[in-house]
Amino acid sequence: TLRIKARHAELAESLLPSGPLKHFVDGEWITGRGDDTFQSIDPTTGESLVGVYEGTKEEVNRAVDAAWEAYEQRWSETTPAERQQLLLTMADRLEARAEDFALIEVLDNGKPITEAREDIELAVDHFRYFAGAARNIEGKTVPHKELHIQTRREPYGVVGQVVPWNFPLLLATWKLAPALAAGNTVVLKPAEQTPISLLTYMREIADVLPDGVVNVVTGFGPETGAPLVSHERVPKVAFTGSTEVGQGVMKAAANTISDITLELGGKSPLIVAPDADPAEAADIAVDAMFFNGGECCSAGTRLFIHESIADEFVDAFLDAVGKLQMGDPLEESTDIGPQVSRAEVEKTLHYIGLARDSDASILRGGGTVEEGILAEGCFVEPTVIADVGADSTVATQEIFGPVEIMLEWDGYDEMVARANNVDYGLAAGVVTDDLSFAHRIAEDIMAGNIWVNTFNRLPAGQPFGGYKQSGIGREGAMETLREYTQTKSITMNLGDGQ
Ligand code: TXE
Repeated sequence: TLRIKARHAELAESLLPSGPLKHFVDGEWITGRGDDTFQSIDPTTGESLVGVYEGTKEEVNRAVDAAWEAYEQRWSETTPAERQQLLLTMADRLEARAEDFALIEVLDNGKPITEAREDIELAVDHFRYFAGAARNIEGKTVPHKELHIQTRREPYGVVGQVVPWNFPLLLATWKLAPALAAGNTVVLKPAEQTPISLLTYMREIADVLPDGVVNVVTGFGPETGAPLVSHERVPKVAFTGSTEVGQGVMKAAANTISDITLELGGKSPLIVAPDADPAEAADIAVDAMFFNGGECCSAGTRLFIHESIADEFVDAFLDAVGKLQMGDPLEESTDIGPQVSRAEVEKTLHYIGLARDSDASILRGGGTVEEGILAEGCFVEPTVIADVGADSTVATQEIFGPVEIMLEWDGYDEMVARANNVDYGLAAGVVTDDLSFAHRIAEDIMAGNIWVNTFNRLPAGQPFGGYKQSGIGREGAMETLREYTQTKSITMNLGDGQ
């Protein structure tokens, strides 16, 4: 423990600014009126990394005012080419310090360094993608006999964004890049568990960003997030987080008829076809479930295995799960780091407890690490549960930890009905070499993303978002520009031509 603690403390000392970290509003670092701060914790060691100021309604109001002023004074006059150039510079600045940002994510979130590097690489690519997209915002003309009808896509003005802790900088990028490309200014609240990477990034780009164009207010959900999403001068809100809070965001938006993009929870199925190679399917299933320690909204948490290959597959799968290395996320060989917080550990253990009480079989894992060097961190063993009812709580609700539910199937229609029988519809996967089978699944599963012989792939340009209670709207793609613009129709009377 001491070795890991010393290594994390040393890295924090060299990478993080000394705290408490301030809000970034109107191009300045402000403490706001309140002196209250909270600690951002390293979930590997349980130690505090740095203090962060706790935002209130007052700082949110200041940020919204600054964002409107920036929009009206400067930003609404920018050309797509100027916004493209800024987004390219934002990408370059991130890329130039990519390894530092990956290390900050490891410290603050606990994700393995190999996965943190992928986050940053993807974030860089999203800035570049939306830099290009900024040049692709176009209206159309509508044919009519006497009228000349033309449409324009116009920004909302100020956008409010709230992001979670599972991919801190990447999810902030998913929101910032399209909002800026479309010509909006932004007020963004990062998650209280993981504010450090975004605040550090703001330092990195402060000199190229016009004041007030991006404002970051840190703090907790009810005190900082709620005043932002319910603000009467914020006509567009984008939120990623729990379905429960998403429902509150939607209700708040109703008061001001604000537009919303919501990316919420999931309980995604991965279907293993009878023709699948068990070892290959096991590798895909392990990645689908245990990537980012299961803290991934699209995680393949319900594994539907065809009866005919169940024995072989389960052996291969348990074998692959057994090989996952849990440990210090700074180690290159680590596959599973800690969960983000104690609260998330408790939530995961609660669900495992429900499965135990219902006589389910816990085939692997099932607990925290009680002894040794990981005991002080937020570690939960990779867990595999079988023999649970398809309608049971653990098989239908989002656990958001490293817990796989194994289900078998035989008849196609019944399997599809079970796979669709949850409130969520974020993603699904299928492992098969049978093209017709893959197509049938892709059509029949009600989800926003279907992966065939792969999982959790989120390259820029692939629209991402949910069916049913998994959300509204799509992120990461050209159509996301629609989320951040509104249509204006301009209709001219051409008269009779006299
Ligand atoms: O989420 P919250 P939590 C799910 C996952 C997880 C559970 C709880 O199942 O176990 O949610 O996580 C801000 N108004 N997901 O409690 O509370 C909050 O400060 C405005 C899935 O962390 O939804 C943070 O910035 N904002 C998900 C963000 O919302 C509010 C990722 C998310 O926090 C607010 C995260 C309020 N009233 C959790 N209350 C995914 N889809 O990937 C909180 N927030």
